Amino acid sequence: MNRPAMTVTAFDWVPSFAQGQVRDLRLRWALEEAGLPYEVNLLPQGTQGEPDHLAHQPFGQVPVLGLEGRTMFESGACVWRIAEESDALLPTDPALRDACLSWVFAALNTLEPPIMMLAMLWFFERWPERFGLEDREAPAKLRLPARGEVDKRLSQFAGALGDRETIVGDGFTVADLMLTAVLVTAARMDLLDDHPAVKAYYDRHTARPGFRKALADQLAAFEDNAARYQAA
Ligand SMILES: N[C@@H](CCC(=O)N[C@@H](CS)C(=O)NCC(=O)O)C(=O)O
Repeated sequence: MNRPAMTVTAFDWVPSFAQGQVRDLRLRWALEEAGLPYEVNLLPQGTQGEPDHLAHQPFGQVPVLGLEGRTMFESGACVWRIAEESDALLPTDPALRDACLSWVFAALNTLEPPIMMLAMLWFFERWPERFGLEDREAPAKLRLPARGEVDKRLSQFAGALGDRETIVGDGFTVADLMLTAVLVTAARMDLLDDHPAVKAYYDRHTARPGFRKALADQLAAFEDNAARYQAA
């Protein structure tokens, strides 16, 4: 019997600065790499705090993965679950699978936090009132030490990668997918420019057809729905 397609819940539109960075991209990319059929549920912007959505994502965020009559949240958990469904993203060797799990967590817990700290400073600087920020110079003062934290982790990642094209074993895995995915925001802020090996890694993996398709699909939905929000 054919299993029902998985579903990915994504926003129907976000402002331009966020386009291409919304985390449903990770699930779409994993599903493309895995060759699994899926459908996308577009959540109208502004409804993420409603009980219907909170029942599936308690923080009012996207993405949500639907599978086999239930849902999951947290992009890392969802991508890992997708990876388990296919040989395309997870090696069969237990040691390599364990290494993939470590690197997926490293992407989310070690690399992404300092990158997001810099992203948050960008928000604080642009919209101080929204965050109740009285010291308007604070984000600029914090940018240098925050950038240092990003540079430290990117250098360490480059050291671990060495001259290999993928971080675990000989082929592309879920570990490369998640590492590349968390680098999307870093690349948008030009943080990879001082890290040529990481930049090459990022460019190599974002050139994959699965990533290009996932990104194009996310952007197409935003374009389709833009008129509704821009007119508001
Ligand atoms: N840790 C969560 C973060 C999800 C997240 O930050 N989603 C953003 C879009 S990329 C969102 O829904 N933001 C709206 C909000 O936080 O209210 C995950 O990886 O799934």
